[in-house]
Amino acid sequence: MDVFLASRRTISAPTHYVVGNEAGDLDSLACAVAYAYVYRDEAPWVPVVQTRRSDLRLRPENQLILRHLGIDEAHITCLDDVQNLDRTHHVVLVDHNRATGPFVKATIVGVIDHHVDEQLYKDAALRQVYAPSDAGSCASVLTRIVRDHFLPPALCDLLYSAILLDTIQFDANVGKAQAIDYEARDRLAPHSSWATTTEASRHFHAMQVAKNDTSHLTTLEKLRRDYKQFSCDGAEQTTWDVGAASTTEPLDVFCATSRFWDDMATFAHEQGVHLLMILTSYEHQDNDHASRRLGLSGLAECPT
Ligand SMILES: [Mn+2]
Repeated sequence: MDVFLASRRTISAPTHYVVGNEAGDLDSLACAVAYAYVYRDEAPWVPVVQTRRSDLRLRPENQLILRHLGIDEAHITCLDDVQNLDRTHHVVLVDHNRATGPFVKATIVGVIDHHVDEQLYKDAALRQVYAPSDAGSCASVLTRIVRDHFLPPALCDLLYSAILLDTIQFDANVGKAQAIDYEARDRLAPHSSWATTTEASRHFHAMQVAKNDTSHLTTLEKLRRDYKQFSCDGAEQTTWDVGAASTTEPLDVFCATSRFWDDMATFAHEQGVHLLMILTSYEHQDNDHASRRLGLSGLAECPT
């Protein structure tokens, strides 16, 4: 897989991209790489992780998988590597269904996703958007789409890892895993590095530990790590720009640093949002139970 990804970096003036969402999570990475590889004879697809290269360190769980697969991070195409897109560029969106960043200017020819369908790009040649209640992971949707193709073990590892993380290793109490996720597991697990449930469980916990260890990150980096932005209509024809940052620490721990409020204001200002939400989700050390809390921070200026 490293050789394949390295070859994508040497394409001069690429015309075909497959891109994951702006959070740059493992689901996005796995789907982009898998699509580009499986359909490599159809077009010179370049898989893109939609974060800056310097932000790859915000996702230690991705780095863990890349290391496991012997993939050199330098061979991953990042947002910094994509420039000057226009209608002549063909783009497949994975793990989101509304183009963001430089990709809004391109022609969207495919959408593979498991988020609420925004009903865009209806004439895309390939359009498979599952409701979140029907697919826990985009990697599962992709696995179904490529069911007639050979998947090398490295791709089985990538896709299966994403599904394990997204479904919290098929935890029935969490309820994220759906029929399509089980179908994908049956296909991928036997050809992956973690064929048994014991091995998969050990691997899942290793990824969780990596993911939750954000001790090397600053508050600004933690906010940027899993960040999405959207607009919504307000009163009197105003539009609110809202940012949502997911973190892996309890809210009170996250807020405890001395510069926290300054950092929040700086980040909201950088992103140009009126409202910043912090979605915290973390496991209790003592009993393994997961908790969620929501923090909201408004800026002084309202939309006009
Ligand atoms: Mn996803």
